[in-house]
Amino acid sequence: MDSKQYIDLEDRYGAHNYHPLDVVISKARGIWVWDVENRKYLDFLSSYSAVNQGHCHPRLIKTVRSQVQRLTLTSRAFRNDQWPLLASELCEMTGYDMVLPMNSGAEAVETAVKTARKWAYRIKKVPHDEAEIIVCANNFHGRTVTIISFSTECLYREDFGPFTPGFVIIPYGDLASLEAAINPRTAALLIEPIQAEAGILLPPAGFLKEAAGLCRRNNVLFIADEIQTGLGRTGRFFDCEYEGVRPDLVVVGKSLGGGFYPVSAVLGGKETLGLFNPGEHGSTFGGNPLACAVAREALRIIRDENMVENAAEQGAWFLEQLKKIRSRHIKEVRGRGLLIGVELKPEAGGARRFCVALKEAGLLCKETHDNVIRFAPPLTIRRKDLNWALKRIKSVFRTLA
Ligand code: IF1
Repeated sequence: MDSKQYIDLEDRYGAHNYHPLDVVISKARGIWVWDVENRKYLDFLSSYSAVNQGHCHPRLIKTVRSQVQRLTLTSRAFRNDQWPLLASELCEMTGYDMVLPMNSGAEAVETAVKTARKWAYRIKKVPHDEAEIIVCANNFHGRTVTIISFSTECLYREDFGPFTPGFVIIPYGDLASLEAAINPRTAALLIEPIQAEAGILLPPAGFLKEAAGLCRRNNVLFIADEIQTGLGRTGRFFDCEYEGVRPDLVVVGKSLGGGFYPVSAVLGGKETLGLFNPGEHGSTFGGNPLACAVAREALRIIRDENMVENAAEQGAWFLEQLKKIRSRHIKEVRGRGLLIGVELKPEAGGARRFCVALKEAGLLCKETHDNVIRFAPPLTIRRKDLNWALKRIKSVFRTLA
């Protein structure tokens, strides 16, 4: 079968909840992917930062090969020999006391919401069912009904009500609004250190630190959703480290599974995650031995291959090179580490057509929010590959001038 036949099948039988680029990938290794016609592309999206380690990492292939021969699933009704090791290694690595394992990012965000509410009722003594969680406009935390209940994107909300109450929305990066929103019923602030889906939006310098201080002074939990920004993507293990912020709860996912398996988790202290009693929360696959074996190796690879440092070094250089591109279409180039966005002016005709042209040039990128092209290659990328990409990006901006 050729690409068109695959596309026709997908469009005939698959629900149209995405508008993918017309590239049918059949093979991948590292930063490269190949389509069914064996055309080669550089993956500049990394499956939305879920393959920070690069595609089909040999060490993860080895780990999966070994674990699947031995044990894949026990449920948490029994114990297994991988979850305790992931739990201890994750806590050792991050300095948190405890961790609760889930599968998708949204499930981990839901877990953080439940943890914050439980803490509010049990510890802060907020009257039951009155806890409030502050979130930011243009947030993206997943697709469950509760999570879209606090989304400000009508595309994600329309037709999916009624919604879950208990969320207060403030402008992203606005300290005065945060202060005004905090009240005795406030359980937590849930925030992305960088709003990736919103278009790679960074908060004003110092905002995260000030917000964390405000939360601490008002007995409000600071919850960082590092599902996209974490695990080295922005040049630190957690993006919050840039401002020396230590969240009360950190939500991780995506590359925790190394691109092989959905693995997510919430990290926190005994004063929060220690509140759960048996049976109060869970998941069939949460903490399964295969997921844990994969996550343990995925974390080791990030460390052993210095991916955090590479993201910082290569990202800083690449951002500077992109800023030098002279194009009447470019409004702003922004980002941190290897999470970069090129915002186009409205008159540029939308980022999609640039992504199509980039695909033809051999670069797979994705637009976000109409006018932003997101550049997020695997954290293994080297300078020569970024140069390869830069040449093509420049030529596309010249061609589409
Ligand atoms: C889609 C982008 C969207 C996330 C943050 C939680 C989740 C995500 C900060 C939920 C997931 C994915 C979801 C995917 C496209 C992608 C995405 F931000 F990465 F670009 F949508 F906004 N917190 N982001 O980024 O994790 O349940 O998906 O494992 O839904 O279209 P998940």
